[in-house]
Amino acid sequence: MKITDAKVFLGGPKKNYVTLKIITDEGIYGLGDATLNNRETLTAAYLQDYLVQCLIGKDPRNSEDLWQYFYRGAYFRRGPIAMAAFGAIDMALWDIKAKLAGLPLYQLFGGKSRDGCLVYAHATGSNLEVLLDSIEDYVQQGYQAVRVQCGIPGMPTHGYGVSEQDGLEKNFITDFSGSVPKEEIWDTDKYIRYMPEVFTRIRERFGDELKVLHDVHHRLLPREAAAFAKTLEPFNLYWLEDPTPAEDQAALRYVRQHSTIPLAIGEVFNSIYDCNKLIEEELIDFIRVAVTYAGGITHVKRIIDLAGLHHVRTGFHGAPSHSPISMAAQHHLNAWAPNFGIQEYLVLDTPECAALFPSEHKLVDGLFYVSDAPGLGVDFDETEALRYRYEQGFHPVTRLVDGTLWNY
Ligand code: KDG
Ligand code: MG
Repeated sequence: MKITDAKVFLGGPKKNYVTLKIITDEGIYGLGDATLNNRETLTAAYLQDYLVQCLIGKDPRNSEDLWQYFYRGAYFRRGPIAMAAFGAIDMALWDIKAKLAGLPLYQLFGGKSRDGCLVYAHATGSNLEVLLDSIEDYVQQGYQAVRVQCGIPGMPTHGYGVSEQDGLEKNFITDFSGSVPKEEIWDTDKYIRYMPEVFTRIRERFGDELKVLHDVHHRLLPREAAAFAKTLEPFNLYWLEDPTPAEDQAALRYVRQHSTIPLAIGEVFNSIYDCNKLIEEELIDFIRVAVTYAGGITHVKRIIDLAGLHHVRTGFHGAPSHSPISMAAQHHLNAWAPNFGIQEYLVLDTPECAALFPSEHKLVDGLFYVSDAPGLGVDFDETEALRYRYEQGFHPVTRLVDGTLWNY
């Protein structure tokens, strides 16, 4: 069996998805997602200019050897662009392998450990009342877990995860309106003072059963994060995410020593070497890597296995930046992983998205069920793809009140 062609597509409904299609001489093809939010042309170019030609003529069943070829073969290793590019190749090869076997992908990992996998939605509000209504909306839809982000009174801009216009939560991360990023102002003291009130009101209204998550988005210093985590303990959060900048692994030790709040980190990690210490020293509770920019299924499966040895559960990244292809890869891993925790999930089932990426996967009452179609269970409609083209977008840039550049 041989790879005969590999095509890269860029574009999608309100998102610049980078989609890879690997075609074989037996007519079977595989799909991968190399979307790197707001840097999409780079992963597309990495694939097109450096990797695709190395695939032609190779046996697609040797996914491990091809992974090693691209990882060890690049002298300048790792980084989100390279890992996302060959992560997409890896996804496509697993897709082909499972289609060849005539099995849904999770069967190749060891079958299902559960039927429905818990997901969490994003509730957001420019103020607390709007946030409470947004949570109510998700609870009514059957969600059992919700991430909550709230506008802070007196904060000059809305803060991470809060849309400027209420109700637009699905797309606020990317701003398509200019040729440079917007700037936001962040006030740590106001944030730390206000958030306990937010969680008090959430527990009063929704009780103790609802799983409540919160994302700090790397904004706090280690000491601030440790003090904040202690303050939040009475609210029994499901997790506190990215309390400190992700590249400082020692910071998590400081937070851990001062609080028992569950910690989640890892959406910006792109290899096992970014998190092996955090896992082995049991400084975190959830690992949030993404199959997309952490090197595909082959590499993320290694991270899951290491995490399982240390009581760390999965909580994969699932922001709207991922296409339904990498989300499907994660859902198959979730169905299998003995140490599955939760999956971040933003509904992408607009008619446009469903037409571009047809699938039978489904969400019922806050649980995700993978379909039993062979492979990843997601297709890609090339004719639909012709409707879209690349549109430049940006994450905001964050400054402190005095103008100091801060972590987005
Ligand atoms: O591209 C960046 C987003 O994916 C990120 O800001 C989303 O923090 C995020 C989350 O938890 O989904
Ligand atoms: Mg996050």
